[in-house]
Amino acid sequence: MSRLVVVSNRVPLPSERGAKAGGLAVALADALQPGSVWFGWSGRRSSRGSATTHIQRSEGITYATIDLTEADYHSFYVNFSNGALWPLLHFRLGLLDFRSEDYAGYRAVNRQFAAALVPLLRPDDVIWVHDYHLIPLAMELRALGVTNRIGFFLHTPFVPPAIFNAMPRSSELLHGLCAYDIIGFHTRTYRSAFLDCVAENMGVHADSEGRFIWRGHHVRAIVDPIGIDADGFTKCAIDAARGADARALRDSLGKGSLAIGVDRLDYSKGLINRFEAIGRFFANYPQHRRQLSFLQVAARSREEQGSYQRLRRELDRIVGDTNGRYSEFDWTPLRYMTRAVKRDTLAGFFRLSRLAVVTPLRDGMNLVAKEYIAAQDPRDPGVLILSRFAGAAEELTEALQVNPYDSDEIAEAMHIGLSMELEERQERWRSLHKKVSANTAQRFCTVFLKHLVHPEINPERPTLR
Ligand code: GDG
Repeated sequence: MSRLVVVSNRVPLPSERGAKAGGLAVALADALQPGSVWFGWSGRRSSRGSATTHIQRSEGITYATIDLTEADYHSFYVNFSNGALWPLLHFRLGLLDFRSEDYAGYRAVNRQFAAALVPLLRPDDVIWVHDYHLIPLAMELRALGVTNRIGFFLHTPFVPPAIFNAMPRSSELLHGLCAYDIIGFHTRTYRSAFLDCVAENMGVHADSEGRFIWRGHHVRAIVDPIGIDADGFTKCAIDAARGADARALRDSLGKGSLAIGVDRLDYSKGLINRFEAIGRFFANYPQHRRQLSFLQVAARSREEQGSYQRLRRELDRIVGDTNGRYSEFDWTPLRYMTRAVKRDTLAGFFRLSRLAVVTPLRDGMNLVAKEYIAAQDPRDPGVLILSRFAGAAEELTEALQVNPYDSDEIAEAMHIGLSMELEERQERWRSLHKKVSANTAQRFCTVFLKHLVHPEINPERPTLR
C-alpha cells in the first residue's frame, strides 16, 4: 500500500481551520486518510526560511511545513506566481509582470520545497502536487533522485500557445510540467491547450488519451473536473437557512428577493463587468427596482499587488455610483462586503437567493456555481447565471450561460432568471443537480489517484493508506 503525500503552496494547518475553509482542504478531505502527509508553506515569513521543517499531526495526518524568507515570499509568491503566472493563465497578458529575478526566486523556492520534502519521502509514496506555484517541483525532485510517481493538478485554466509563449522561459515551464507522470486539468479545452503547447514548443504529439513520451519519460495529461461534497453542502444550506444570519438577511429584504455573487476579490472574477451589468439591469428593467437586492461577498485577496488595489478602488467607485443612482431611502440595490463570511452562513444565503450571478472572465472551474446548485430547495430552486468562460460551463450546460464581458446580456439573463416559471427552474435545476452530485470532490480524487497509482491496470479504486 502506498502513502499519499499532498503538496501545495499553502498548507491549511488544522490549528488554523475556521472561518475560511480552504477549497483544497475540502476537496481533498476524502483522499487524506490517516497516514497521509501534507507538505508545503506554513504561511509564515521568517529569517530562517526553509531551514526547518515543522511537523504537526492531527487525526493521523502529518502536516509538514516550511517558512519562507521575506525576499522569497515576494519573488516566488507575490511577484512570479501571482503577478506573472496567474494573469498569464487567465489570458491577461496586459497584467503579466515578468522579472527575471522573480523567476529565479520561483525556481529557488521550488528547489527548497524539493530539498525539504525528500527526507520525508518513502520509496513507494505517491506524490500529488497542486497548482501553478509548484510547476517545477517534480523536475527538482527528479534532480534529487526521486523516482516515485508524481502527479500535478492545475486549478487554473491553461492557455493556447499564442498566449503561453508570451511568458519568458515558457518552454522551461513546460519542461517542468513534463517531469510529472500525470498532469490533471479541469476541462478538455485546457488539456488541449497544454498539448498544443507541447506539440508547438517541443515537437511532441500526444495520442488521443493524452499520453506522450518526452526524453524517455512517459507523461499523461488527463481531464478531471473538480467537484464539491454536494450532499454535505446541501445539509449545511438547509440548516443555515434556518439560522439567525439567514433570518436577518431575509427580514432585511422585506417582500423583495435576493441575487447573490460570492468570489475572491480578483480581476479574473469579472466583478467590474458584473457591477456594470447590475446598473444596466436596473436601468433596462425598472420593474425590478425595489424588488431585487444584489448581495456581493468579495473577500479581499492578494492585497500586496497593485492590480488588486486598483481593482478594489474601481469596485468601490462603481458600487457608490450604482447605489447613488438607484437607491431609495429604504432600498439599496447593491450590497457589497469585502470581508469573508462563514461557510455555513454562505450556504444559507445561497438557499435564500433567487439568482446566483457567477460571471468570471476566466476561471479554472468555479466551485461557487456548484455550491449554489447544491444549496437550492428542489421545490423552489433559484437560477444560476454562469459565464461561458468558467470551467464549470463545460458541465453545467443548463445554467443561463452568458458572455461575462457583455453587461447587457448579463442584465437580460437576470431578468429572464427572475421571470422564469417554476417548472422550467425545476427542470434546469434537476439536470444541474444530477451533475453536481455525480461529479463530487471524492470522485475528483479517486479518478486522479487511480491514474497516478496504478497507471497500467487502472483498478476501480487506488490502494492508498
Ligand atoms: C481556484 C480556481 C477552481 C468564497 N468567498 C468566501 C468563501 N469562498 C469559497 C467559495 C468556494 C471557494 O471559496 C472559492 O472557490 P472558486 O472555485 O470559486 O475560486 P478560487 O478561489 O479562485 O479557486 C477555481 C478552484 O481553485 C478549485 O480547483 O474552481 O477556478 O481559481 O468554495 O464558497 N468561503 C468562505 N467565506 C467567503 O467569504 N467561508
